[in-house]
Amino acid sequence: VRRKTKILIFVSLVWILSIPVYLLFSRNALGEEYNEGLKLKSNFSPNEVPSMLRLSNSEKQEWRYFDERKYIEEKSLRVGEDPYRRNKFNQAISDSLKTNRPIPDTRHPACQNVMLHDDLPSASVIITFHNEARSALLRTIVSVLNRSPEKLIKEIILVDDFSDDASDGEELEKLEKVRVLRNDKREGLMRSRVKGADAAEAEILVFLDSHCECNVGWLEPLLQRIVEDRMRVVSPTIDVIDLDNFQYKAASSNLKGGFDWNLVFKWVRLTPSEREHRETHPTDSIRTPMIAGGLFAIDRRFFEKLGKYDMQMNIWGGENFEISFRVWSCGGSLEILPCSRVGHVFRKQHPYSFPGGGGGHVFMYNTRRTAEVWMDEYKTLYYKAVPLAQRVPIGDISERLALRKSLGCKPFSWYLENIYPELRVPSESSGGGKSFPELKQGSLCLDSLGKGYSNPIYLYPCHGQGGNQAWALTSNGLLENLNGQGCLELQMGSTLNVIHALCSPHNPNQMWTYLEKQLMLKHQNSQMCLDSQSNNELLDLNSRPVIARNCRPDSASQKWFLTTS
Ligand code: LR7
Ligand code: MN
Repeated sequence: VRRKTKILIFVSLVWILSIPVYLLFSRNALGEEYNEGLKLKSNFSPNEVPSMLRLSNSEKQEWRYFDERKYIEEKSLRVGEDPYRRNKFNQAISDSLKTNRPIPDTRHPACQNVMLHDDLPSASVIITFHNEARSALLRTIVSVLNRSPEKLIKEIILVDDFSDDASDGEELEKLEKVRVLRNDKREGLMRSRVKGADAAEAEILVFLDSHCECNVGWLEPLLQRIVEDRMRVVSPTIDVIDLDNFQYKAASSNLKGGFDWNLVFKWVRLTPSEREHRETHPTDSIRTPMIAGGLFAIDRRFFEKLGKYDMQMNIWGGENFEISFRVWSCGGSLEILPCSRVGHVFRKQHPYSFPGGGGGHVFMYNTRRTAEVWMDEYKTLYYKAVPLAQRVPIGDISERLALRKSLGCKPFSWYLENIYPELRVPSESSGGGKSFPELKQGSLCLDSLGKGYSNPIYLYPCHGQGGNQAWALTSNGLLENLNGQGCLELQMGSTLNVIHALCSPHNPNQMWTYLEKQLMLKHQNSQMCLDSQSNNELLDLNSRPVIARNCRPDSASQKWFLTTS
């Protein structure tokens, strides 16, 4: 009998002990679905632990978990509240999804065979946020913890950029590996990221936006490329999380980061020779002139040596140009890795305020600081594309100029010739009024007035400077703004508004035909014509949206001159 009891005790001991081992190894077996729950730090006293706490069989070793649902539901939408109001993405859908939901592995199959070093250094992940939806923020954190090898994540540093509710961040302090820093006033993403970087302890910094989902194997390629060369700054391929339904979609790997002279970031197609190389080497990194800015990894000491960020930049925008010009011209390199995938919720509008002058103003302020410090004589091309910027005061840039000098960085012409030769540099002679294509009606021009996507389009006196008035008909029928502000799209609702929207070459609502004889622009899908309505002289200039109407060849408000550059 005693022997039987011994065996029984032995068997049950083995069984109990095997549970943690099973949990450890079940990760792969369970794949995406794995998330036993977010573990709490051990130093939280039990009365701070929320209701969902779980205890293991033995008394000593307790597993305690964070109550994710409670955290999210404390900030649920109210009955009847517009789900886009707070975040400019669909919060109802975001809140309804599991924090560890499965997402498709969007990597090229060959990525699985890439050899990885087995002694990669660990990373500090830095996420800054201002009033982020709790579900989106938590899903970002869970995806980092679940889809990274445990030992490669030293810590996740959340920098709360003075969100209205301090508990959004504070409650997450309880999570294993998570540290929370909070600004006592709104600083913007640049100073917030530097605050996070200054507190970081790992060798490598990884920056993420607060509404991301890291995909399987996302981290290792980033670390590997940096270990091989500490002056590389590497970005994952940024997949798309749909702002309406949160579907996770693969992004094309045939794109890199670029821009026009208005200094607005845009994705550009790889050159034919780069595409050819990718066909035979689908896992190779892609050199990019510019990074989108939010999602990248960099060696901590290199980040410091290179001057972190411009601490006088505010809120949002322009810092990705500054760091990209700086990295390339001061000895480093930028690349996008096709085998590292992270999803990001792309929005059409900012959900937050811009203290200090509004979004356009702050963006021009930051961008102008970049242009004045890094672009030498080429800055005049920026001012030509965005004339308003010249009137924005930029403060003191002497520190950044001194930095550029002390680092011995190459001139901007070197960057243009060697890193972004595809960018067309307008020649001196074409500087006169006619260098940009326009859509004219008398002395008025089609003008976005700098309003973002989804806004109507207007008529405004022609200024010949391009920018918001640089519209051209592409060979596939899009009316595209040459400064990356999108394409004209007819909204097929009750009123036939014409808005500018993200260009999508196969969207029938963005296809137009120019009837050269009649000088009319016909919308292919609806057979309606672009109409300025401008005969309504009672309306103020900036409130004369252009619409579509039944085509009437005798109507002056439907006559358009398409000038070319
Ligand atoms: O005042 C602020 N304080 C903040 O902490 C304003 C914003 N933020 C946070 C915000 O919560 C978010 O986590 O900063 C992050 C970026 O702001 P978003 O998500 O509102 O802007 P975005 O997605 O348009 O940002 C892109 O461009 C920015 C330019 O300043 C930054 O470089 C972002 O990091 C960048 N995001 C990406 O690169 C992801 C891919 C998008 C593309 C292309
Ligand atoms: Mn973002």
